[in-house]
Amino acid sequence: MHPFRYGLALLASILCLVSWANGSGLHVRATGTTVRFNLTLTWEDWAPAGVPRKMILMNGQFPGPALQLRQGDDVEFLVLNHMPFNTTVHFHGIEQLGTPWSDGVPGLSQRPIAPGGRFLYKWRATDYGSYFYHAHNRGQIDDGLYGAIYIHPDDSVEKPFHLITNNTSELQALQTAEQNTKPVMLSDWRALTSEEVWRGEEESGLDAYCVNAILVNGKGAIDCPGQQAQNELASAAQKQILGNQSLTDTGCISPYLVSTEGTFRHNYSAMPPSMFYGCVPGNGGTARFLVDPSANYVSYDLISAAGVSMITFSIDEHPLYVYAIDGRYIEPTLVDAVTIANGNRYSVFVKLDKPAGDYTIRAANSGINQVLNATAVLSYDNAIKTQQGASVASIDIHGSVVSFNYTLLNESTIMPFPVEVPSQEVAQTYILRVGHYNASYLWTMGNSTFPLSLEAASPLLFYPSTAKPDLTIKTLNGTWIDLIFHVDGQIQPPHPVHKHNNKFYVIGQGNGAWSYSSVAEAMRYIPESFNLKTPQIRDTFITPAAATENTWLALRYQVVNPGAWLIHCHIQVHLSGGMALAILDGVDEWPEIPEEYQLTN
Ligand SMILES: *[C@@H]1O[C@H](CO)[C@@H](O)[C@H](O)[C@H]1NC(C)=O
Ligand SMILES: *[C@@H]1O[C@H](CO)[C@@H](O)[C@H](O)[C@H]1NC(C)=O
Ligand SMILES: *[C@@H]1O[C@H](CO)[C@@H](O)[C@H](O)[C@H]1NC(C)=O
Ligand SMILES: *[C@@H]1O[C@H](CO)[C@@H](O)[C@H](O)[C@H]1NC(C)=O
Ligand SMILES: *[C@@H]1O[C@H](CO)[C@@H](O)[C@H](O)[C@H]1NC(C)=O
Ligand SMILES: *[C@@H]1O[C@H](CO)[C@@H](O)[C@H](O)[C@H]1NC(C)=O
Ligand SMILES: *[C@@H]1O[C@H](CO)[C@@H](O)[C@H](O)[C@H]1NC(C)=O
Ligand SMILES: *[C@@H]1O[C@H](CO)[C@@H](O)[C@H](O)[C@H]1NC(C)=O
Ligand SMILES: *[C@@H]1O[C@H](CO)[C@@H](O)[C@H](O)[C@H]1NC(C)=O
Ligand SMILES: *[C@@H]1O[C@H](CO)[C@@H](O)[C@H](O)[C@H]1NC(C)=O
Ligand SMILES: *[C@@H]1O[C@H](CO)[C@@H](O)[C@H](O)[C@H]1NC(C)=O
Ligand SMILES: *[C@@H]1O[C@H](CO)[C@@H](O)[C@H](O)[C@H]1NC(C)=O
Ligand SMILES: [Cu+2]
Repeated sequence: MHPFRYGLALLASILCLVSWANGSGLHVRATGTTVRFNLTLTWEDWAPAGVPRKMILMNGQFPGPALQLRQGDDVEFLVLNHMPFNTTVHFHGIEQLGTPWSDGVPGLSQRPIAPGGRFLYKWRATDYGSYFYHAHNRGQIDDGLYGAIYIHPDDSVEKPFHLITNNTSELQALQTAEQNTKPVMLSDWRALTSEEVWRGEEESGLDAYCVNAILVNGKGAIDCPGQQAQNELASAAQKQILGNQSLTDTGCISPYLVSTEGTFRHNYSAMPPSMFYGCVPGNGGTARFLVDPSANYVSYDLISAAGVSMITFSIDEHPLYVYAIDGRYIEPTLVDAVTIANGNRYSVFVKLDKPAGDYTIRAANSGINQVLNATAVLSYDNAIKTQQGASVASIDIHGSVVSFNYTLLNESTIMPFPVEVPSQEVAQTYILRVGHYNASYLWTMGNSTFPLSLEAASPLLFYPSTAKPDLTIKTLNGTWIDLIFHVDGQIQPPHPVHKHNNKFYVIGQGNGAWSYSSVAEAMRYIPESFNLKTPQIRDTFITPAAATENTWLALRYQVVNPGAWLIHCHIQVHLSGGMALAILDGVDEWPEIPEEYQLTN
């Protein structure tokens, strides 16, 4: 049996999740295959880092079961909400071509799914590669609702693997590794539920920029070495911000610093335990990745479902060939570590040519917000281990390479495969301010803050005329749009901007104030800040971090799929705090809603 079909059949038999419309199609590929998938959501005690709290389980599991598809498949994804609160599920990076009602955003594409309710999401897997599904209602991604999606490329898609090797047996090994690619779900975890975090933010006025653990495939541990030991781990950059203050016992930058929380109203006595202070140790076990060295290579899809942490990933003594990002091939690049912003996916090959043994996998937070890391294990499936001693790390606890002998993926050197060029002409340019909005925990992406309460409002896809002008962009179908994110010069992390619907081109970025009316004008003064010839093609991309100076990011996209789409920061507390905008794409070609998706209330 074809290995992919075997994988699906196995998945189906283990999880009883997948049924085939075309039951005889196990090895014959028929276009229009429908893959059905049920996701039952429950709210249960779970302790992924050893400390129990209520979390969202999917079919009794955390993270959720992986969904495997082939490009061109039709998906019917039924969500059964057995939790005591509203929810929705979004398919991150999936373009929803012709199915804007299946994007899973309350207040934009649907009403929330009520307790006891269900919703059938139907969409086509038009693109190939690595994606994931996750909650899009309030802060529920931080309660654990996420799972991997992998879409096997159609045979017609050209692969860049000949840029790694021309040796036939090596090429075969790479193809096989890709066919058997496995998700590595990187995420973070708090002792507080997302609603407790939101209440804590409202009451204290503080931005909850720390967590309690990093998880690898849903497993992690919490070390509590004490405040003094934590403080000794602070990086040079952290020490500079801290001045005479200390890291907290959770490894968090002090919330008492004006540079991190601003000059807004704060009530420090309303900070809930563990939001910044109050480390509780725990151990939820270690994720182990068993590999067969006779396969020569293994492939992993590194997926960041983290709420705040910016995770740098490495495997001791095993360089990574990064070959796709956000579900698009790139010219493969050999590095020792990659930094993965919230919502991004990096697909990597790992050559299995080291002495048989166990090698530490490291997932370190590289943001200045917190010292925090997790480890997992890559284990050679050999009877006899020939490795001597502990494996050698290429990154430290801050995600920095430990010496010049090691390299971290440099985003500016990435070359898409194949290269695609955007239009040189655009119909509209939006300049969007990115920063705090009247409180440390409230944010803007434009002129106003996108209130969480709008999730319960009439969805804009059905009621486009109710869109609030200062929270909405409107475009005409077929046109090209520039979005310039202008980050206020005060300490701000990189904001991973995620656009729903189709991918965008990353055409420019820089430090300093954006004082131009368009990209064309800016290119007359700072042409070196732009790349219109080989831009990256992404669905999530970070704004440059800001310290004392403003920074900016320029994205360009073509409107091809009319509907109501969200664009937002993928740091969940920033999204809950309003760093979002609605985009009504193609208002001149507004979709007609099928009968089954008409609102009934
Ligand atoms: C999914 O759930 C529905 C509704 O409960 C049920 O009718 C259907 O058989 C389930 N499908 C699978 C594949 O489990
Ligand atoms: C759940 O969603 C409904 C809209 O479908 C909304 O009226 C209600 O306020 C929501 N409940 C909560 C607790 O947000
Ligand atoms: C493999 O061959 C192709 C075509 O000749 C060439 O472009 C490519 O650079 C070669 N790859 C390697 C790794 O040498
Ligand atoms: C191709 O690679 C295989 C496995 O790595 C190796 O055994 C073989 O010698 C290589 N062939 C050539 C022609 O280099
Ligand atoms: C820390 O430094 C600030 C000025 O940089 C000063 O106002 C404050 O008193 C100092 N705090 C302590 C505990 O030394
Ligand atoms: C600050 O928070 C505490 C604890 O929740 C509360 O008792 C107090 O009233 C709050 N103070 C102000 C000024 O809101
Ligand atoms: C963090 O990294 C250190 C140093 O490698 C390691 O000792 C520790 O176990 C890691 N912490 C976790 C929670 O994995
Ligand atoms: C870099 O690698 C070389 C060769 O393996 C080794 O001799 C040297 O000690 C390494 N340098 C550092 C700083 O690790
Ligand atoms: C990343 O690559 C760019 C372009 O080659 C280069 O200018 C820059 O210095 C590199 N950055 C780092 C940190 O090496
Ligand atoms: C937010 O602050 C701005 C000034 O920064 C002010 O103009 C505006 O009225 C404030 N909005 C709210 C809702 O408080
Ligand atoms: C923000 O306000 C400016 C000035 O009124 C306006 O030109 C722009 O379109 C607004 N942007 C958004 C996203 O509403
Ligand atoms: C929207 O524009 C795209 C690109 O020009 C086109 O492919 C698509 O058919 C248009 N959609 C509608 C509904 O007109
Ligand atoms: Cu953000």
